[in-house]
Amino acid sequence: MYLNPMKEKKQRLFFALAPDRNGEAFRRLAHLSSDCGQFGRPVSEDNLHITLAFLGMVTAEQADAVVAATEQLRPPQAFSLQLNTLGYWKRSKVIWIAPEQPPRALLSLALQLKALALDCGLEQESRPYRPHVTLAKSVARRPESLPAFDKIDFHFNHFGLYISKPVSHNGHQSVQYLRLGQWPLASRYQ
Ligand code: 2AM
Repeated sequence: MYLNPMKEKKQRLFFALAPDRNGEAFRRLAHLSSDCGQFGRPVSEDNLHITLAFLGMVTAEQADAVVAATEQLRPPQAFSLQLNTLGYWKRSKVIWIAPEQPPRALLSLALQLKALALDCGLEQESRPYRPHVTLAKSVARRPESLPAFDKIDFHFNHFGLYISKPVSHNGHQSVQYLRLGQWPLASRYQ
């Protein structure tokens, strides 16, 4: 099902994997994010995700074209991954958790979506794709040590297209993600 609440103006769009919020794995991920918040600003539970492709500011017409193209996509099979590496990026000032060895299906899905975005006339970054979950933002300097954690496993059988909407929360600027569409990854038994 697809609902386009975009009206006229441009909105910031991205494709992402949303972790299953039910269960121990998500609880541990949310806990780790809140733990990493001591170094900057924790990412709220609602916003924890793996970006697949960032589309930037997109018009309603472009968003319709992206959705139409996604309907035609033949995505890879559902996959599992293990978040087992915690790190810090100085450039974006974030602490992240990532799979040390991303599954092939994840990398090919990200490549498909990047090609789709380019076909829709949306510029894409040339740097290599590094799948990760951002746990904390505005981390001014590299923490001397990062929290201890146990690796976390997730299974994904859908991917989604999201709008990132700026919101003001208690005087602080934040973002809220609204799902524009969701598509299944191919089932092993199809
Ligand atoms: P992240 O994946 O590191 O968390 C919405 O802005 C999402 O798209 C965020 O999750 C963000 O970072 C990701 N993203 C990737 N490239 C981006 C860019 N150039 N500008 C803003 N967000 C970007």
